[in-house]
Amino acid sequence: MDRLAALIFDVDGTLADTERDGHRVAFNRAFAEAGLDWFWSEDRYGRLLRVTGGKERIRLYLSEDWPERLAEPDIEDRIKALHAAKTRHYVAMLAEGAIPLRPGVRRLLQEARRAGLRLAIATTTTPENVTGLLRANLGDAGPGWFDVIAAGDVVPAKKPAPDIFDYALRQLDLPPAACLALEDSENGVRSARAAGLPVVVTTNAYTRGEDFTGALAVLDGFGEPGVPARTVAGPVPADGYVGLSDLQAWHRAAVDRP
Ligand code: XBP
Ligand code: MG
Repeated sequence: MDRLAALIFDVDGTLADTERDGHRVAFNRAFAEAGLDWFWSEDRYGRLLRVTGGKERIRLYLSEDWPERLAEPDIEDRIKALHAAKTRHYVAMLAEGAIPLRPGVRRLLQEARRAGLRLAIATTTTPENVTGLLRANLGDAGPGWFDVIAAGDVVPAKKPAPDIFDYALRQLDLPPAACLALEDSENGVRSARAAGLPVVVTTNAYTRGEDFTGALAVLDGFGEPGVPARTVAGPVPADGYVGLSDLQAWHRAAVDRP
């Protein structure tokens, strides 16, 4: 039996609700700054979220609304420049404190550290977005809480491919059965499961209703004392909110299963 040795967190939608009021706004600011009349509404952005990665999302949008532009010779450079501007806007929003962690995240990270578990990140987002979020919410030491920050283009294939979780596992030098992934989306669950990881899901407004087949548990959040987490599928947390002891018990049941 593998004891739980590390928690591997997704970022967008799991550590924080970053998409609607964070990434989406930053994309729209970058479009306006470039003189483009593109605008991603909340609904449209939700549909574009089916692909992970910001550059990949711009390409999807072009294929839907401006397919002829994808044939332009400098299009890849223009997408890269737009995306770099978007990252600049997003990091500035983080530094202003515009994006808090979801309820229970700080508590769980602290519990895991106290218990001697290792922490890692596996995300499709750009590395400076991760360090910016952690610094803004946990202080300058925040990024150092994580042994591994696996992010963005460090692997060629983004979620739902397993590559980013495989990369994080290699860096941790741990087998998948000694770890637990925390995710918010179907693409994230598919990615974690393809890497052989047990996974717990906390949904948000964009991912509610997605297919989380293969997850150990699906809840609407981690919750806090006095702020219960609602179980959508799988076990109910012992005290009404997700504690490290719940994650350890759910992990044990999953890896002990023949
Ligand atoms: C997150 C994403 C990211 C962000 C944008 O997916 O899809 O693409 O929306 O980040 P996950 P960048 O939560 O599964 O990691 O613009 O920096 O790519
Ligand atoms: Mg996510």
